[in-house]
Amino acid sequence: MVITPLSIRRGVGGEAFFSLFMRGLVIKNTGSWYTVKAENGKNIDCKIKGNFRLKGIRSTNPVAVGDHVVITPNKEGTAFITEIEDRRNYIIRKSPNLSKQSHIIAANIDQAFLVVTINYPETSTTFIDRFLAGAEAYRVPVTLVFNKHDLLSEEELRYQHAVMKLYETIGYECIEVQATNDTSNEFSVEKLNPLLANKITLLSGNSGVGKSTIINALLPHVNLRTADISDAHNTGMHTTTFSEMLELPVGGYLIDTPGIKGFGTFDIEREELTSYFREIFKFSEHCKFSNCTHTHEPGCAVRKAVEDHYISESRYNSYLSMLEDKEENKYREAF
Ligand SMILES: Nc1nc2c(ncn2[C@@H]2O[C@H](COP(=O)(O)OP(=O)(O)OP(=O)(O)O)[C@@H](O)[C@H]2O)c(=O)[nH]1
Ligand SMILES: [Mg+2]
Ligand SMILES: [Zn+2]
Repeated sequence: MVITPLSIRRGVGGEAFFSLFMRGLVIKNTGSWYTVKAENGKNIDCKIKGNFRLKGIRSTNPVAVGDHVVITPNKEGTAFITEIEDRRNYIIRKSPNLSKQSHIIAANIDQAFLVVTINYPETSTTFIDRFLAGAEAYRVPVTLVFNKHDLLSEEELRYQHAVMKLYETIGYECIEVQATNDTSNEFSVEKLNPLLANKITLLSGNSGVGKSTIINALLPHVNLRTADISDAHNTGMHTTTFSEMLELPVGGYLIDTPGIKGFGTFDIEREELTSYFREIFKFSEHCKFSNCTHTHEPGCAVRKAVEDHYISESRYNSYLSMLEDKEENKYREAF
């Protein structure tokens, strides 16, 4: 991704030319202002100087948290962002009202924690699988964090353990926590600290699963707004409205995303979709046809593996539903 500043205007007398340039990391985005942690360790409020144009995507915010930028401090103690370095990756969300516009949620992330709840609200396996497939496409490692352990009945816990087993077998790390209770029990969110240390981690998951609550438990001084479940249908409401990276005591940053549904927009070929489902990919090597879609073809090793219970039906159904979206060209709207 290349971002080119169209114009770096200079003040009368050309101050920009003489001012100091510093590198920094964007840690907060409130819409019009950005907070940049400069290389001198100070947090500086910044605005964008000139117009930034992004190749390929039209975005409501050209700069996002996680961006490495060059800033030019001015007399007032604030600064202008004059350059953005190339991104390793970024996550965007389509604006619901402005067509073709998207919002960059975060850039340069090292890993994602997908917070899921078996109940209150229920996270579907389809949602988990779509998120995991997107993360595979972006090569972002994912840990599944099963929250609200304290609320689950024995039966729900048994189901949770079966779901964990499924994803662990595929190769995803799973952790059970409860964010609201005290830190002294075995499900304390402090278990997450060793995995978070010195990394930029995106915290994702449906609204109401407890992302902000987890952050508050890890960073008591932050005190993000959390919401009570908004109605009887166990659906939460979006209470987080801007992006921020929160510095962790163990080093690294956490990004609380405002109701982000997944990674995108990504255009993938049918053959590629297979490779974003790790276990399906493994079996697909034995399919008779190399371009097998695992739907109707003879000699399909994937469908055989589903029949023999080596591949779970829920995963296979998620694969099929993504394939269907692809065929109906729904992909771009899906995120
Ligand atoms: N019992 C219980 N309640 C929890 C737990 N974690 C979060 N909650 C509650 O669940 C509700 C939603 O939590 P939030 O942290 O606001 O959820 P969120 O994921 O940040 O939601 P959005 O910001 O809307 O995306 C709040 O009322 C929390 O107190 C938990 O482990 N156990
Ligand atoms: Mg929140
Ligand atoms: Zn096949």
